[in-house]
Amino acid sequence: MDFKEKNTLHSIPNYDCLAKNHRELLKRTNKPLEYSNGVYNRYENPVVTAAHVPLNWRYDLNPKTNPLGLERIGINATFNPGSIKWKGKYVLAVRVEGNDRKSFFAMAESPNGVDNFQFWEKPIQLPQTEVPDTNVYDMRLTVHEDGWIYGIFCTERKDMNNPHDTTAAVANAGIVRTKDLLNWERLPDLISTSGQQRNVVLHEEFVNGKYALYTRPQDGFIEVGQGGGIGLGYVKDMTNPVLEDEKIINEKVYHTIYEMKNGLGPAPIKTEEGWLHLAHGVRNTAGGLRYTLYLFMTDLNDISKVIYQPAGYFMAPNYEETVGDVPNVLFCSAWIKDDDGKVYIYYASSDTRTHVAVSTVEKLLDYTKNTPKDQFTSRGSVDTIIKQIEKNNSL
Ligand code: M1P
Repeated sequence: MDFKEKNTLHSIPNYDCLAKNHRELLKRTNKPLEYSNGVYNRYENPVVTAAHVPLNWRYDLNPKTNPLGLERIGINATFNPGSIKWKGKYVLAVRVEGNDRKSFFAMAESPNGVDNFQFWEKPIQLPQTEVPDTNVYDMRLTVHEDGWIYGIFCTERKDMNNPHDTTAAVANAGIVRTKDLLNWERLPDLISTSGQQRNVVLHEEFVNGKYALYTRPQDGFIEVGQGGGIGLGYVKDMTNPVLEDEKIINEKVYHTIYEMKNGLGPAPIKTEEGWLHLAHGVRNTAGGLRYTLYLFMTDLNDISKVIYQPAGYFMAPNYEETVGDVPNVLFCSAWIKDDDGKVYIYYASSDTRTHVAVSTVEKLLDYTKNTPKDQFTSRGSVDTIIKQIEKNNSL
């Protein structure tokens, strides 16, 4: 008897209907939206939602202990995943958030990258350090040339220096590694001189024999304060991860989409022309923070040197994506490059659900190299448009 049959036999009221809807959701095909700016294609349906989470994580399926068939453990959101192509499947390490506000990681896989995502049997039981994580989120996966797959995530704990402020928290980078995505070894949290760290991402290659980590130093939990910008630092030994020589390589700048803070998304993609980076930029508005995504490239031989950075955002929330738990947010910590050059960008909207947009390395490089740079003034933007008009007029 397999697991499904067992559950059906002992099913709670309404289970068959729930199971049918769930099966249909998991099997639903996805197609690209008709409109595209040429750079990428959004897809019609989100790829992983709270409703994708298996029923047996949420329901007590024993009619004796759940005679009314009520959901026992609610799931609030599935977002900000890490990603890896694994045994021919597109695998996401999804941030699953329960109704209790706690996030955890669970793997979901798809045969084609755009639909049919299905969670693995159980969520990851993350090993703990001496000081347990209160909350964990936003794991970036990196297949490192040392032979390990690393997961670097944000670990959040109560700020003990502010015992009376129940919202005061400290964020740092937690580190795990695995060879099979099933057994995870917990390493010590990142040791850095910055007060807090979030959005820490491991570069896939050694740099001068050291591990290179992209960071986002910050003074406070929400505000980056005097810190901020995307940093780059080096670690000699991941089992004693002391960050050295941390320097900001991509600053936040006044009156841009990354005016207030920014952070790296997934580990960069290596191309013949440089390392392609996807990041998020944040600005403040009367309606709260607005998170959009942008691209930039760094030099193949000097990963601290930004060689191209288009003006403005690459992707911003569309109307539907602006709605959710934390409105007006696009966040991306996952992308997968296939051997044919296709790139699957797994982004989340408004801290609620995960979507896919598909592009190619060729298009992303063209976008990043040939979209005009920011001139940082309105007049500069007009001059850029005039140049394009005149170029077109001369055709
Ligand atoms: O709510 C938006 C995002 O806020 C944080 O990102 P950052 O540290 O860059 O501001 C994170 O909590 C992230 O998970 C969340 O999506």
